[in-house]
Amino acid sequence: MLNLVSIPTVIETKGQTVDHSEADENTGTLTKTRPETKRPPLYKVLLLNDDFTPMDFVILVLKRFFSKSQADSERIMLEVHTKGAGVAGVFPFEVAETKVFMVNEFSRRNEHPLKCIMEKETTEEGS
Ligand code: TYC
Repeated sequence: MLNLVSIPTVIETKGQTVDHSEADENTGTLTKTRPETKRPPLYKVLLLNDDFTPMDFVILVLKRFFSKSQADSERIMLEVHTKGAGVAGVFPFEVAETKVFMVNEFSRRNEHPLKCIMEKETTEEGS
């Protein structure tokens, strides 16, 4: 006997998912679809404070690797200096990974202990 199974049809319009699936009338098979609207995770790239890296070097890093203005670079550097850490930027995984590597290499080559790390950004749903 021909056994028909309904295939869910999901049409996405402007971020909203409309479910066009329904119970199969011939077999009684129920299909259920769920909206697949996940965004790719983002990662914060953080600079960590230390007692030895010159302030001007941190400002240079923020301008060179994160395209920050002089004013924003000074503000972020002072935030790191006073609070212990600060966000240099927020990026997709591979971009964040590359920034971390380049900043740490640049600091190491210039013999400064400045450390750059990345951290997954948490969303309201907690992912
Ligand atoms: N604390 C450093 C100093 O007083 C400056 C500094 C700022 C170092 C930010 C690292 O990520 C950093 N020279």
